[in-house]
Amino acid sequence: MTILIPILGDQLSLSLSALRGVEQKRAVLLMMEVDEETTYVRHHKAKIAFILSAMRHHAEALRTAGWTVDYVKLDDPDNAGSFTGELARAIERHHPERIIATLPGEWRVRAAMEEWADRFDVPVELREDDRFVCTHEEFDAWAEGRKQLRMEFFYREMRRKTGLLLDDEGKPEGGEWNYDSENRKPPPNEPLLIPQPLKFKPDAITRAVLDLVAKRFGNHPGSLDHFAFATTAEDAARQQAHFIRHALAKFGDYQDAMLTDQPFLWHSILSPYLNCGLLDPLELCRAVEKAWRDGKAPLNATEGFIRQIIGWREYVRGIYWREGPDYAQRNALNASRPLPGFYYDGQTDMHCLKQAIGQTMDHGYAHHIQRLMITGNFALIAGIDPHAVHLWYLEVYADAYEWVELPNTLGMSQFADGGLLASKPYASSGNYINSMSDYCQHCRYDVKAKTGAKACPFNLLYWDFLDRNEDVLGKNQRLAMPYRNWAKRADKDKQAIRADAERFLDSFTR
Ligand code: FAD
Ligand code: DLZ
Ligand code: SF4
Repeated sequence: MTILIPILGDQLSLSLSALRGVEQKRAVLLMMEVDEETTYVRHHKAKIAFILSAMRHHAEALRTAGWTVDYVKLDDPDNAGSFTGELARAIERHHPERIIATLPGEWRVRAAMEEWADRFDVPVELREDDRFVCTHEEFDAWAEGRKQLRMEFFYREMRRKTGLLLDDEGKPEGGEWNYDSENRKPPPNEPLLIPQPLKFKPDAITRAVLDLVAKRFGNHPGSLDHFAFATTAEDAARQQAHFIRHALAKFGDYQDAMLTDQPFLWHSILSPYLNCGLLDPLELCRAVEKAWRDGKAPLNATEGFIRQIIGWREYVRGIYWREGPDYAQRNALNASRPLPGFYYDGQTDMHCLKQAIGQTMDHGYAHHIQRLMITGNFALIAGIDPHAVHLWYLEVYADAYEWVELPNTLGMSQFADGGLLASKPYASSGNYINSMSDYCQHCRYDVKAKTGAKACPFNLLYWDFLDRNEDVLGKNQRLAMPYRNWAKRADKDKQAIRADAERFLDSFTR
């Protein structure tokens, strides 16, 4: 009798929990390209192409490893269009005695999966996804009773759990848990030394998928012209090794830097592979730690990188599942403006936004500070509806799945959870962008001007944002200084800022 094992597009790991302990000759693995997943938001074309191609390659890898795979393509004329519809068809084909699945990365899909047992009258075993360092129980135990869920303390627990960067006595290597103070250097003046990620030439499988996506998803955002993602575990491992060899050493120094026409800098470009299962986060961290132990990377870079993975990545996942499906509806600042059209075509005179959005549409990629301090910061201080902002991030990044995207967007970047995730909003004027990038040197706006037609819109909107939200944010201790500065401004200055900000906002929302 057959065991049917559905494998989703972000479960592309040979060691997936659903496969564990199952006899290969009794199992049929079901992989499904379905419209519901390709269109539940208007995903970037390159994101769809990446996932479908990685799925098709993974099916081959599973077959090579001895599994039987039943693979349903998107253009199969009988395709039912959803996981549940395809499971129904597969049950007709294989008459399984039971179904085993690994839990998905999204409340939406989890709700559908939890109905399968009743709907199909076949026993369904849903297994934890254990490709993470922290279990839900461990996260809840850590979070329980705490007033604030600060990442830094959670991260120390994960260091202790994994033993990463600990000495023989269990103390942090170098004496500190966190070396972030060494990690905020402005961009370097050495563009020729900037490493570039590997580019993977599309093979026949990827080319077929690119054709399919071009035909079927022409109205989705983004371009396929620059498609260069790895689509196999072997190629993803090559990018991992390439990053460790060529970029890790300066990852820390330039983590927050931004430069015109340099989309990648010293970042790893590994999130798409980690999130769909082609790479294992702990193996990556161990390889990075080894580079430090071998003297090939400094501690500030190594610790900073490992913190992103066992700290931030695990922490946002914990928040997503702990806060529940309603988290997506929060809107602590009652922001309601629609998302500006230029978030899709980059047609704006604000050079920083043009750069961040342009590379996003080209590559399905922007690094963290671009997401947080350019597109995120702008949406926050312009008062854009956080749900619309969330949908945009979910659409346009090749690494975006709700468990990781939503807390980053709604919580960290838009402060829509009222401060659960961030102790103060990540709002800034043009000053911060000017100090961390060369963007302002190429912009028609003047980053030093505070009001008037040439004033950097971030300057206007920053103060207008604080002013508009004083009832919610005015008591935040971490904002005491800017509110004091605002209070000291002459009424006529305040009025000028309010009027200029309103004029600017109306210029793209009317
Ligand atoms: P690097 O800079 O090389 O960092 C290494 C790894 O650390 C990343 O690959 C990623 O796995 C992990 N990481 C770093 N920061 C975070 C973080 N805040 N949360 C989770 N993991 C982190 N990351 C996603 O993977 N998917 C998303 O949908 C996503 N949406 C985001 C939305 C917003 C508004 C913001 C501010 C951040 C978002 N991030 C998201 C986090 C971060 O921006 C990306 O993980 C990172 O830019 C991926 O590029 P990289 O692989 O080159 O990362
Ligand atoms: C994102 C995505 C896309 C675009 N397409 C598919 C698909 O056709 N088949 C599939 O199995 N998974 C796809 N995915 C990933 C799923 O949306 C993801 O597995 C769920 O959101 C659960 O995290
Ligand atoms: Fe962005 Fe303002 Fe600098 Fe222009 S001047 S790049 S809008 S921060």
